[in-house]
Amino acid sequence: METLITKKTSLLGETESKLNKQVRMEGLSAFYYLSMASWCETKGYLGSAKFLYDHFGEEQNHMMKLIRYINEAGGHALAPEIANLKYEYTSLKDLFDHVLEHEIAVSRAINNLADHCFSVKDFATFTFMQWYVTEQREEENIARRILEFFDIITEQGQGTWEIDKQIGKLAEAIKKD
Ligand code: OFO
Repeated sequence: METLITKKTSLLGETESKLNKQVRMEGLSAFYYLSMASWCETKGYLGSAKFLYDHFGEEQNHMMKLIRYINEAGGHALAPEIANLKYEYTSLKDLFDHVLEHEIAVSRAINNLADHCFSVKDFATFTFMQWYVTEQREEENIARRILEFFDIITEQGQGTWEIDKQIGKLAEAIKKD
């Protein structure tokens, strides 16, 4: 059956499939953070839960932005399946170590995607990807700042409670930006 939009597009099949891979990664990020937020809430780390619930929303926006781009470029964005989520952490620090590790992995994936777009001369998608490059730099920085709280305040005594409070304040500050 003919569709309303033309099948002809400059978007290469290989690029479309790499963009869809990134859709999956953003979807995974969203639910990864949702799972972490829920863990924090059940442990009483309400500042961290707030930060991570907000992040859940942000990652969904990142996924949606890609979905709309793929479809507008004449491709077919595929809603991702989310499997193998992690539900348990040994400590708040362990959880935020995973956040930084995950953000670094996402940055690498984004850089590889941007590199691919450049090499096949898809400058429209390359330009579109610049937003993600900048966003990842910010997100990695935030994750590192949070880990600094653990170094500076330390988890001794009321330390973890204070760290959680600072993470909640950081979540508020990011929202106002
Ligand atoms: Fe999608 O911004 Fe980080 O992961």
